[in-house]
Amino acid sequence: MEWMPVAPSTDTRIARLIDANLDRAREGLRVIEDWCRFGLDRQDLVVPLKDWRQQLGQRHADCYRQARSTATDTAAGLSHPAQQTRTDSTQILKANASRVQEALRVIEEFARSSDAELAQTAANVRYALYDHEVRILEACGQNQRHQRLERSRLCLITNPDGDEASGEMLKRVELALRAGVSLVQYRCKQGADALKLQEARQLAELCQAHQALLIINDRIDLALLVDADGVHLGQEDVPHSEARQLMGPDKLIGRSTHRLDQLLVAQEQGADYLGVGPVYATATKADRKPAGLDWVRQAEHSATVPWFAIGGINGDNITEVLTAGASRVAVVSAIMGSSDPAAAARQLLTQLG
Ligand code: TZP
Ligand code: MG
Repeated sequence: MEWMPVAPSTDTRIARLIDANLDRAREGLRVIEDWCRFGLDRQDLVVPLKDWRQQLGQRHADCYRQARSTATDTAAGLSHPAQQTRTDSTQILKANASRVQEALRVIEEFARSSDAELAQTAANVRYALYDHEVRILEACGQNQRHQRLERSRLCLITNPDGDEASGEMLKRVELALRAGVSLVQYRCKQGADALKLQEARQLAELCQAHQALLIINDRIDLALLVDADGVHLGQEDVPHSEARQLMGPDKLIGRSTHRLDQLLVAQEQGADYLGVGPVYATATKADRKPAGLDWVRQAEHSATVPWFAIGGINGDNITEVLTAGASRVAVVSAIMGSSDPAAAARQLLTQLG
């Protein structure tokens, strides 16, 4: 039988269908809204969601509610197996955004001739939600990386001189990852770009397998090519805003700092984390005078983002670095130069608590 447009009150089947889908859309919006509010702490993302929920609520007329009858809805309460296995917040958000979009599409189709204003509201919200979902997912990516960064107290930096075979470097990094290192920085100042790209790619795979973050020193191009989690820049490298423009909104940008004014500028410009050093004299950066523990104490007083003390730090001196106020350290030789990288990593992680 051909379906004829009818007023909502005269066809209870359509009224029930609209009622169910308005509930679905509003519930889904609420799920997304609450994660933006409590999970991401992003009021700017909450505002439009609340507004759409209210717009739909205003159009949820009594004639739709009165048609409701869950007792005779044979599909009520059925859940999809995927609902039981959804644990990650990004999956929950994606699933709920799809649910809202589907429900709005159903409303649009069935309300078009009987309730044009509701159909139009559903269409407007559906289109706006497509863009909003992209912004929310970006915020989730950013948030996850920041949380993982916050949890990482030890940063392993790979050898800078490249005089060691790639295989050996990767083997040591893997041992450290197995020992619990969750943040790796690829730093390679010499050699051919093709080799650097290959090493960075292999490190990206390794880090992904161990759920560790990978940061690339200096090279935004390599960081983007291997889809690393971020880039680490020195005082002479590109300014923050240009780096952000290239890296996109959700990747990490770190900055080396050697004095208080540099730390304050890096923070002000939006660095996600800082390097603070060199604390001790180090062969890895022989050209730079050590700034000592006073610099660590100053950083402890002024830093508002995560920061890593760096430069000559090892199992023997880490305690005084921590006593001076650091809670994170970055090392090259203490792990990469050790005869037992796994044991060295484990010892440092234990000392960091
Ligand atoms: N930046 C300041 S000190 C340093 C860098 C990259 C080198 C750290 O290497 P090591 O071997 O841990 O002293
Ligand atoms: Mg640099």
